Amino acid sequence: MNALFPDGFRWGAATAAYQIEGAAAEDGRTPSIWDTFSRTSGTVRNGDTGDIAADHYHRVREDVALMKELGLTDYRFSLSWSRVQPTGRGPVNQKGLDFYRGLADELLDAGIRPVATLYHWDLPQELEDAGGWPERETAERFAEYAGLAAEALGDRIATWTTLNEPWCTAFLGYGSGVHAPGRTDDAAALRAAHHLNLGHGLAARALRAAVPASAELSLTLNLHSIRPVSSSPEDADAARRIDAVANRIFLDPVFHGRLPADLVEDTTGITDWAFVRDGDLEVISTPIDSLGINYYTPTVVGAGVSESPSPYPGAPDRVRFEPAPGSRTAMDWPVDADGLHELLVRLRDELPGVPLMITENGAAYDDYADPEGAVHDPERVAYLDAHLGAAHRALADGVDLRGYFLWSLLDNFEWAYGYGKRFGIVHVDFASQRRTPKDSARWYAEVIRRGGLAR
Ligand code: IFM
Repeated sequence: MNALFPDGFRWGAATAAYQIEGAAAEDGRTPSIWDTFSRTSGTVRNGDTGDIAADHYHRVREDVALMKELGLTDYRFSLSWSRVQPTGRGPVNQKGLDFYRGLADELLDAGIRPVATLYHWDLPQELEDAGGWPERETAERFAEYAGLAAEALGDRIATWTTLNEPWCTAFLGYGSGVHAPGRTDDAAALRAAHHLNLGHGLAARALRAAVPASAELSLTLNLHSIRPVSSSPEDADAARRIDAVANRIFLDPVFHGRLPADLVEDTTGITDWAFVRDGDLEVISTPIDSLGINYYTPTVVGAGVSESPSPYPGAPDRVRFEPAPGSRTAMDWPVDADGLHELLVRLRDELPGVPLMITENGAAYDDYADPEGAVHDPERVAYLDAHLGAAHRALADGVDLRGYFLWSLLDNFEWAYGYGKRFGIVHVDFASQRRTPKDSARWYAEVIRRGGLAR
């Protein structure tokens, strides 16, 4: 019997501005931290940058036509802040807004719901020069930008997501430094996490004031599905520590209006959290309509010492990371669909009444076009089938799961890995910009058509 999903389930694919758009210096866009970072020697493999990427800025029509062919009901994309508001403060750039207006119109004409993320890691460089996310002002600027985007595009966007994966912004960007802006300062990373939360809350309020009541507000987190290596109290405590600094640092302020007490305790010696002001947690817990979850692989931990530099403040000398068993993707990430099911069931219990969306899930493999021009990617099909299967089991277990966005529509700029890692269900030949749907694209189109998995 097939594993069918409920009527109205949203079938999507996701992308992000810097990873696909290109046109980095066109029509008034100014540099973001990723333009600067990717130009810094030794930061991105091969010296790759997002200057051209998948040239989506010039190929919107072709790309939306592909989405229509696949039968997507929803498309999740992000706005480049420095394209919309070049200096990160003050007036908008009309041409930048026109681009997103045009994209939304193409989508609506194709019968696809536009799902817009305001921040997918590309802070305008001017705001980083003024201190970046560790500074409170960045949260205020973010709310201003959210209000401007909402006023201009509010009649066209079905779902607004404030932030994508603030954990990565805070801890990879300001902690371990493997992402832009490449800073390595644990205290700054924790300040950044709080100001990202605050920016989310302020932006949610600005959006609510400007968009139609029918628009949904959301936040996307890359929640960690954490497993202790054993049931020993020491390993359980290692798992608790990572849960605090990876999951509850966002979930507790946003959904419960509080900071996790154990996180504050674990990070004594790094910060006293004095940057959290009266009223902040109330703003951060402004109600939203759904939570987006990005899941790729589980996190297995035990008591011990982690490799350095660790992106988890307060954990390096207490927690070691172990590889999960199983096959690996080209990112060397273990494939483990049960981790997705575990996460969804946890959220069902911890956040009753909060609808969930899987806003990213997918895998990189070393795909290539064969002499006939076809791209066969059976491992990706197996990965997606297993994870959609886990999502289906979660629905049967009472999880209020509303949709699934596969990462990613197109091969793209995979941050510090450059163009070497291909996550797309559509192959992009970056020399010619030719798009070729992989076998997984055809498989996904069939899943959408059927409304679920063949079993
Ligand atoms: O490519 C990224 C995306 O930008 C954010 N989530 C994880 C993906 C794969 O690494």
